[in-house]
Amino acid sequence: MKNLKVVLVAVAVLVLTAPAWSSPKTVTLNVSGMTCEACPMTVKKALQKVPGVSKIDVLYEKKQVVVTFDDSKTNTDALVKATTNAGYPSQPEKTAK
Ligand SMILES: [Cu+2]
Repeated sequence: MKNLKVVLVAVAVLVLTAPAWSSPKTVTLNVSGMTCEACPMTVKKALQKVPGVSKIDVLYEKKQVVVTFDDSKTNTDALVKATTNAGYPSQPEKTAK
């Protein structure tokens, strides 16, 4: 039973300290300039070069890119800049909180 208590304390510590860690964040970027099927490739390549980006899902039909990134290494502004520099200006989707 003593072990269980140790585990519970460990879990509690993890939960309490979690916000201080780098946690993966997801942002949806609206990329209105994706007008043909080759565009998402360019956008994807540009985002892949951004350090901290771990996952990129292109929703071509919606003209959106969903990017998962490490928020201790990069941020939404850097992602917007990356697509903009590649010729595809983007805007982060306003998320309801
Ligand atoms: Cu295109």
